[in-house]
Amino acid sequence: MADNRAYERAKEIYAGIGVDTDRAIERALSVPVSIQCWQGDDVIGFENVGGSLSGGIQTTGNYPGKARSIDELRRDFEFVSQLIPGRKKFSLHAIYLDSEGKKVERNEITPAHFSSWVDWAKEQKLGLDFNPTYFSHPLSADGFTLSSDDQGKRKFWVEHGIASRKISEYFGRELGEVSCNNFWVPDGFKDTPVFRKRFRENLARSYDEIFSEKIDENYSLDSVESKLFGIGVESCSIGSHEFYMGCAIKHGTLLTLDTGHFHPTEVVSDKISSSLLYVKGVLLHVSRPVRWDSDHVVVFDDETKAIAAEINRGDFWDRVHIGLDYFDASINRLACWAIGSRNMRKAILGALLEPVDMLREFELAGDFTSRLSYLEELKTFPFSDVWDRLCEVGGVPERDGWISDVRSYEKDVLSLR
Ligand code: RNT
Ligand code: ZN
Repeated sequence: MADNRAYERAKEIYAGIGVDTDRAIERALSVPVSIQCWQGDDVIGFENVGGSLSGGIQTTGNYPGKARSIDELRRDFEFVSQLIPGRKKFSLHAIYLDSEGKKVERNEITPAHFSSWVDWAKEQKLGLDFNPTYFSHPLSADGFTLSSDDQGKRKFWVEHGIASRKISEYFGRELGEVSCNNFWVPDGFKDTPVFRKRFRENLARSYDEIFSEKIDENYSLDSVESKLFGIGVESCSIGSHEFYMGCAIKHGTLLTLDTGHFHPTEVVSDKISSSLLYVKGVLLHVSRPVRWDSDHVVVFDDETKAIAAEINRGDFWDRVHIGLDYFDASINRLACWAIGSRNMRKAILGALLEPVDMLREFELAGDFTSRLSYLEELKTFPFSDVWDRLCEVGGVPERDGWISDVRSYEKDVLSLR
């Protein structure tokens, strides 16, 4: 139980700067956070048993107990979602299809292969998001998919993209909550190319084909994700930032901003307000790059806080979709889910506890002294008492209470795998 006196005192302190903590908690709990299915099994999926990850992304570590079947992945997430407060979506990749053991080519996937996920999501009261999978496949082995100069290959991947849009639309229609369908391709060169133009033209043509049909935006929103480099794709990513900024504007899609996909001194928090001047919306892939796009577990760091603050300061809650994208195989995978998701929710709460109107007024009046004074003092306001209360209202363990739950599950379930 939260210490009520501590919360009441915190509430008074925040009221002193014009912030209503009860309202901030309620709003923070209502923001959907999309949690990546792929943290549960190291981005392997269920397309073929024993498949391996390719496309320049890597999970490192071999902590025991990863989910080996759809059923295990669902059980794991059901357990961990009780430790994560607030509204949640589950983000599925195409390779997590439920084909009942039958081989299905990626250009032949249909809503039927995901109907058991929809049933599960309904039962668990989760929204769903989708991602076509352009990696870990023989036809992506040479490093090219939608930008391939081999027309047969390119066609196969275009068909995969078209199929993915139907699945995402199906999610939205069935669940009554829009599904984001995120396109990321690993295409690029290890060494300096001489004809980048050609591959970028191929990629552009592929999206013209994929997005040629209209899809009901109440059900599905397409999004496109740029990248700087991948392992083995160091010299040139075909789908660069400029490529996708243009693509999102041209096709009216969302733009995915992954926190690991830019030069190390660039920050996504600074990109949101610019992007939203020109694109319909943004899908975030909140991650933690450590020296490279390493996809470490999201911690409660300055950039995660700044991203949430920026959404609130710009009143962008309706246009920014928050998703997580990290995969750590070196520690308990359920703990990874819990830590990163709880931290994202903390950052959302922190953002909603800012006296935004007052801070904006200081700034517009040129009073940067007050702006910095308040921003710094706010850092030691009693945030943790409000967070504990949010956990109580959200029906999840407070503070370190969840850690022993994960340990018990590890002993009772994961250690038997
Ligand atoms: C890769 C991209 C992409 C993937 C997921 C699994 O660098 O970030 O979003 O991480 O689709
Ligand atoms: Zn990503």
